[in-house]
Amino acid sequence: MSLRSKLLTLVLVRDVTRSRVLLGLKKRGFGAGKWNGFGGKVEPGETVEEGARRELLEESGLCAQELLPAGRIEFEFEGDPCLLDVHVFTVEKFSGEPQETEEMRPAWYQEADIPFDKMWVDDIHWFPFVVERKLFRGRFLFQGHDTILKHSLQAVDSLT
Ligand code: 6OG
Repeated sequence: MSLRSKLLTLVLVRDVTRSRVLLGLKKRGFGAGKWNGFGGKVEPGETVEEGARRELLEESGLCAQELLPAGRIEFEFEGDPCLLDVHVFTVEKFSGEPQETEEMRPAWYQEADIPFDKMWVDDIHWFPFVVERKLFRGRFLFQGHDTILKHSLQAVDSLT
């Protein structure tokens, strides 16, 4: 089966001095009911960074001062020919206050108290790389939305 791939972004906003991460409860669409970072599809004509910045602003009201590349994860869903190619960024400097939007309800979580049981099941695997600021690449094969059949994950020197 040949796979098409779809470019997506995912941004984790970190408050490093207080060891907190901003997550959003997704209110609709893909992953509704789960806490996640902010992000979505990269639109035609925009770079991945531009897409990440736009989605963060649209979904949380925050304006990123600097996007730091954090990782890249490919998600394959059994029986689905579309691979999700998710570029993960962190933001430590931003302006604005988190706001609830039509898509997301934001809340700060302590890094030691992330609600993994209410998140995508892959997150618990790669989140430590984000906290330790280690670039990573991963690939997950899902069955449905709650079961990981296979995965690989490693620290890398570069994402390209
Ligand atoms: P929209 O379709 O709403 O963007 N995303 C995932 N995030 C995590 N943590 N795990 C997954 O495991 C994910 N699959 C997709 C990418 C969807 C948003 O959800 C992320 C986007 O930020 C399967 O435009």
